[in-house]
Amino acid sequence: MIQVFIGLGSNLAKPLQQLKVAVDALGSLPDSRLLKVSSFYSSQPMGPQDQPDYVNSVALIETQLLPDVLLDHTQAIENEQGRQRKGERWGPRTLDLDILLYGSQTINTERLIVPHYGMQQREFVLYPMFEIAPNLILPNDKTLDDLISITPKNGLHKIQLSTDL
Ligand code: PH2
Ligand code: MG
Ligand code: MG
Repeated sequence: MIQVFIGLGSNLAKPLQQLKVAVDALGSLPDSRLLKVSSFYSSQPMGPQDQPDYVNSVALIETQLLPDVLLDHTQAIENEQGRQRKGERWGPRTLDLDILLYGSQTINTERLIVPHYGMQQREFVLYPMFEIAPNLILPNDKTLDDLISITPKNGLHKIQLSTDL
């Protein structure tokens, strides 16, 4: 089993519900088990500013799926939840699932770059990840603790969830 961190993000079509449905879908992946899910966070859009705020979270699964197969599954979940793929870079989306870390492996293929290229600078990845894995050390030997200490929250805050979501 390999431990894999997956970043979740949405800023269209009821983002909270999008994330909740996506977490359930991650819990149903074959040959995998959902271990942890962070709180859901509200975050300001990175990229074009004329788009709604995002809801972000990070999940930890353990899986026997190879990276490419896992990516097939996460893309299928994005598609199921209405993801349109022709939009502008960093534009709004119903659901984004990013493979952030796949064990301690470095992956560099046409389809997949792991660790995710932006994760070390993004508050909406680092803080949720820290919540579920405070002692994590990245493949480049940096600690989450160190990265967070130089990354402002930029308005990131936990969403208080009602029970009837
Ligand atoms: N994802 C993007 C572009 N901008 N901004 C926030 N706050 N959160 C995201 O997940 C995000 C974004 C494209 O993947
Ligand atoms: Mg993304
Ligand atoms: Mg993505």
